[in-house]
Amino acid sequence: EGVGVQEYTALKLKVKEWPESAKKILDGKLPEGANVYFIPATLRPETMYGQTCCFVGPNIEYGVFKVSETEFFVCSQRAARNMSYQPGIFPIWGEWPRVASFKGKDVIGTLIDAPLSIHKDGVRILPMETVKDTKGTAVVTCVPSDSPDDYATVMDLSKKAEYYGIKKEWVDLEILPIIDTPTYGNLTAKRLVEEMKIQSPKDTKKLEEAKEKAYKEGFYKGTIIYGEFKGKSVEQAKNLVRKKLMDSGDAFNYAE
Ligand code: A2H
Repeated sequence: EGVGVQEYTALKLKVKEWPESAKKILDGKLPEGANVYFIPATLRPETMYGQTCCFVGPNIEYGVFKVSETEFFVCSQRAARNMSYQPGIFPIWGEWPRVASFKGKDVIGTLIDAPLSIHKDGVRILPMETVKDTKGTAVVTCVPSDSPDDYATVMDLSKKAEYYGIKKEWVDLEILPIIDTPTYGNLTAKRLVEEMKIQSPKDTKKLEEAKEKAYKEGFYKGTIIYGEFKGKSVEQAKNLVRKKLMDSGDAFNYAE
């Protein structure tokens, strides 16, 4: 981080149903039949089989940006601007037309399709306090099997569903084992969060350490145990799954 370019896979999570709070804000701002997508930026495309929800920062401001007559993207203003200077995303270089905006908290509970996820009925938009507006798209897809941040957040949301104003069943989706590692087994994030006694998503120092450990072990020693690339190393599968998602039109390249 800091130097060089970070290459993300930007995923297109299509909205299936908005909550009432979002419908009010969007009323009259989108054409009939418009497809709207939340756009999480991820460094781990090979884990997308295990998506259980998608996070937004409750107090972050998001825009709905028009990319064609029928397609609209939800992300931070900062990310939309960056995208407009990258090829093949917006039609006019340097323009990122915003048709609506809202805070993350306005769209909690939105039902979306998560490409490749085993949860075929869709997953929900949920709040994550630690999402940064200054990185990626400010939308983060949740893979609790392999991301300690995601696992810690999901545990917290599940424990305090009422406090967060969400339904417990939106959080408690099956956590799929995707990657097997010699040191942490096949649910690396869960194992690390438990072993390191990480109590909450605000344990940022420990989470930083857990992330580092999970990443090194997964990337260099992990084997894929789910899906069509089963048996391949994480290093190989990363590019294969990324290509598959781009070829099917479910993802595109985003750099910053
Ligand atoms: B990763 P880097 Cl399975 N705020 O995707 C907070 N976190 C963000 C973010 C933001 N604005 N934008 C992206 N991220 C997360 C999957 C994943 C990720 C797994 C394991 C580790 C992991 C599923 N969540 O990241 O600082 C996204 O979560 C560990 C670092 O740009 C993205 O990839 O290096 C990663 O952080 C990008 O972090």
